[in-house]
Amino acid sequence: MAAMKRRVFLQSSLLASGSLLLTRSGLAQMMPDSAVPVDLAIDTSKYGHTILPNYTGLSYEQSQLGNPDFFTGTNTQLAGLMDTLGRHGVLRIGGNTSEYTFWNRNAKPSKKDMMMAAGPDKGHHAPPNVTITPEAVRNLKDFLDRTGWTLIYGLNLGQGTPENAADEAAFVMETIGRDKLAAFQMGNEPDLFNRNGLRPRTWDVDDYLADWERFYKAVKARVPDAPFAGPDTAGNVTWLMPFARKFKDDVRFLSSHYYAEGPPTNPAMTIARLLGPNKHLESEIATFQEAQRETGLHYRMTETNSCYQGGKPGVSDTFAAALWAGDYMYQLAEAGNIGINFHGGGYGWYTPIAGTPEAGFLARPEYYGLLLFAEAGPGRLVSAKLSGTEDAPLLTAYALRGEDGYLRVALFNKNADKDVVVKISGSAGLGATLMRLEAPWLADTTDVTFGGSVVGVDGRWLPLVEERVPSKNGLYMVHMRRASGALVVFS
Ligand code: BDP
Repeated sequence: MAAMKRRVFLQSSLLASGSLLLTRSGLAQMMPDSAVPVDLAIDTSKYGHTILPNYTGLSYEQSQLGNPDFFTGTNTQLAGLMDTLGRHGVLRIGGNTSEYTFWNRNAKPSKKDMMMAAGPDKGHHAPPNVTITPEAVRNLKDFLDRTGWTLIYGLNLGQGTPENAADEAAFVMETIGRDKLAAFQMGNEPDLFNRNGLRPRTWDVDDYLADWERFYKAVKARVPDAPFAGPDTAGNVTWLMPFARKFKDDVRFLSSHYYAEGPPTNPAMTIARLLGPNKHLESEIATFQEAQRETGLHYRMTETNSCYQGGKPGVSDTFAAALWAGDYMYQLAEAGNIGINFHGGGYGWYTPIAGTPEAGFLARPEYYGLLLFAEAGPGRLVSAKLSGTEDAPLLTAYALRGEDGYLRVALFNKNADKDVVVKISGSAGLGATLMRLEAPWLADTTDVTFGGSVVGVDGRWLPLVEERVPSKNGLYMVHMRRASGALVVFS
């Protein structure tokens, strides 16, 4: 873990606890007396769900495989940036373009797709057809070998044939290997097929289940130990249960998608809306919990991000997305979700990592929310209850007992106009330190830091500033500026 290797400046407790905070630039800022006091009670005897090492994931368009030089063993920057987010994450390949990509065992990469970096599909038109070649799959294997990550691979149910899906699955399985292949998925967001032209308007969930079964049988006949997940729906919660019931013995886990807002042209889609509670998410959570209870299957959010149709500038690419993403990861983990794949790629507005092998890669603001989650690490969630948040309702807190035994608390002050003082009780320990997730303002697109430092182009991140958290009568006091996050570690 980075904590062992790094050099940090421990700010004096006086500085951190008084009215003065040091910002990254060294400018002193006043912490207004109006900071809202809130209480956080940790109960280390009460455990919640476990966050596994493969919780974090990214998602890319299937069409990215048209360019075999994107996911390759030589793309060390992208591999490094991914590894910093988790030693054992999950790369999911799918998206709208998975119905427009065609596997061809005998094909060579097409010139038109070389150098292509696929951003998230915007869903306005049918994307161009792309060929997936053996070279792309072999290079993908080398790429995965550079990381500790596994793969979720989409097969074309929208326009493909069961025979071709079986041939593709056979090659992917043989090349990627059982250890690295988490699951195949068939059909991206099939609940939209009857609206996006891939199927007639009358096509319904029963028709989908029949199609899925046909493809499943064809793949299984060719690759008996092929692992599956599904239904990878867009979020029509009524499709999840029928799939879960029918295929509970055939899939390793259930999956669907969630976008916090959209479309981007709607002026109501804002940072403020992104950071507030979301009814649609609540209903998705309730459905996957029900499916989990009934079938015993776990659930993974295989594609997600802030705003569909490729994201919204001024929202998806800002520091607000970092606070949203970090908080959302814990919110889902607390609900029993086993993992999450943030969609992106190219220079998409919401992509956590932007770039191309030719131009290089960089961590976008949202990446930093995932970074805080990675630094907290896997472990078991511990009961953490906030009270007194009436004046700062968008403050969230999560506690976790790490695999190393340390207790960590992740805090997200999503209130745009309220500084807070979090008084933490029940965390008996010798001391606590914290690292801040900050940017000068919520809509900032370039100046995000965690632990006072930025992530390098190859994913290297060495925190510079760690503060000692002052305590008084067993209470640890964490001052947080409006719109900021923090990770507290108790030792
Ligand atoms: C999802 C699609 C993905 C898109 C994304 C979006 O699966 O391919 O890029 O929406 O609209 O529905 O941003």
